[in-house]
Amino acid sequence: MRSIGVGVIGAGVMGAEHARLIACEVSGAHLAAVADADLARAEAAAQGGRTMADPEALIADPAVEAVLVASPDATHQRLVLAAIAAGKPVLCEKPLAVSTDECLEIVAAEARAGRRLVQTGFNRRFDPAYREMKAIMDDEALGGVRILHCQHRNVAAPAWFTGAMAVTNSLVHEIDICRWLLSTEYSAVTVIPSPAGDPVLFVFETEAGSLVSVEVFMNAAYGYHVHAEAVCVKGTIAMAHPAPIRIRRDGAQEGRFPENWIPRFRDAYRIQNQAWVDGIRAGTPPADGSTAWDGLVATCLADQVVAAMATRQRIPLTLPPRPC
Ligand code: ISE
Repeated sequence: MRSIGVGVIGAGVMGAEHARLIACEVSGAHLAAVADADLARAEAAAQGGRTMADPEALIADPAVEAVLVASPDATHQRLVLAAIAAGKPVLCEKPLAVSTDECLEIVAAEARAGRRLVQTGFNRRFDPAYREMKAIMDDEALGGVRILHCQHRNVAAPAWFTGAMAVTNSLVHEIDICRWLLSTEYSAVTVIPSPAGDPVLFVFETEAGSLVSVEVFMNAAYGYHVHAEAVCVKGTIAMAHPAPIRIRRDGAQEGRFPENWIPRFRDAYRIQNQAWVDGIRAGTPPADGSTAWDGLVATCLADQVVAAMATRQRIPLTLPPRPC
């Protein structure tokens, strides 16, 4: 089968990693071009390939058969709509768009196109640890999940981070992965910030009856650490310690944490991008990939959780009607 020409938009941390994955680690695809307003940055990411400043030109380029959007969040909707209009499959980094209305326009445009063109880049759905947890949960040998406990710790919030971004930028991953793991929707949320404001504890209730607790800590200092443990009727399913190596010395054992999410989720990004390319080649998008609707759900719920953070009240969570 022929190789798919992928154009990557955005050459920041994530765009550069996606360009590297497409060029070096994903089979059945090649890096056709990289677009970034900063051409030097595009060139650094392009692995010797073509670069351009204008993302719309990249989408229109005949050598680009599929588009990977990793530009700033506020540009996502415009670029995803342009890819749909060009009839090109698009993998968009989370969030799909910055408001529910913007996401609804994407869902409607994809429906008008008459085929699935959009995948939202919730990479954790392809992480081997989360996938194994889901397989064990779905097997039901341990009974239903009563509580899913999650920790999401970053070393330090970037200078440009706002309080709401702990939800829209970080918690949004748990919003997506936990409804996928539990095959349910959320019914309510309660938000309890620590006295210092960071970490924040979020408790979700789900339609299936399980609870989801998430600690988001933006300034955990010691390392990047994402963890989940499902407390089931007959046992628990917990991720192993995420440090890839152990050092033993002086009568003690030490594990090292990565500085950010890229080393922790490198396999997840590679498997996600490979599944996206395989889906394009086979004409069948990956079954577990996050759809445009899933992207809408995450953005829509994140907005409601931000509102709940301000009131500290338990609030019911709702979704707009799903277009047929
Ligand atoms: C970042 O944008 C990501 O997507 C990471 O996966 C997440 O862990 C981090 O908290 C976000 O800031």
